[in-house]
Amino acid sequence: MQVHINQKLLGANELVAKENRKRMAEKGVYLLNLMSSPGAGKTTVLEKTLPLLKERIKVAVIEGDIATVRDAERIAALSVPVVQINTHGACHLDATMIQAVLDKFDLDNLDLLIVENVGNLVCPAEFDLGEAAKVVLLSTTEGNDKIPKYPLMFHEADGLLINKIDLLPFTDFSLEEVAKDLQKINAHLPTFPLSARTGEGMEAWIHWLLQKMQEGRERP
Ligand SMILES: Nc1nc2c(ncn2[C@@H]2O[C@H](COP(=O)(O)OP(=O)(O)OP(=O)(O)O)[C@@H](O)[C@H]2O)c(=O)[nH]1
Ligand SMILES: [Mg+2]
Repeated sequence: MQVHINQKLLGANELVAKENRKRMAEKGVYLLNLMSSPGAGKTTVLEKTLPLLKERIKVAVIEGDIATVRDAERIAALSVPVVQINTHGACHLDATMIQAVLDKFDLDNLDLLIVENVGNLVCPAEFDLGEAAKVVLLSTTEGNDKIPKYPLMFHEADGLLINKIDLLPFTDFSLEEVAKDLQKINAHLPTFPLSARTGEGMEAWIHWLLQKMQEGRERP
């Protein structure tokens, strides 16, 4: 019975996600869904990424959190358009929440809309927002077991950021282990080790993102 209800809910989400995807394609906006566990560094990576992107394209952000507008305040401080969604307990954003805030952006003057999802490696993987790409962020302080333990998130991803590499010497995290685990789950997943603290690795990730956007324009 419960499974049945779940299926219906996900079905309704799929329909709205489809509408979002169509609208983004019509407007020429690339929608990116950024996901990770809490504290892995999504907002900090955005704080480092957005100033570099702003020099090249028009970008805006949707922040998803259970409560507070703290992350939106951090993005607004960079003079990037941002809307905060509070889910009031829900562990993920869904397509309807995204649809409800799209009109708050000047979509005709936008190239990229980044969604920072609620910090969680489970539920966000199950909800299509209508995005063009899913990027997962894993940090070196979380341990190497996260890829096999949360396989759906890493299976669905189009790109993987490994953040906090400045802390590698102080952890037992292994980039070789990541490569081995990905062989089983998502063998060709583009992976970008970086540090939002030092800025190391940022250019490679931004270059890849701009290329993905270009491919999206050529093959909508
Ligand atoms: N050493 C180090 N610390 C980092 C790095 N990136 C983020 N942090 C720190 O990690 C903590 C969490 O960063 P946030 O960017 O707020 O994490 P988040 O994923 O947005 O968290 P939620 O939105 O709560 O899910 C902060 O104290 C950051 O300063 C990094 O590359 N290196
Ligand atoms: Mg955040």
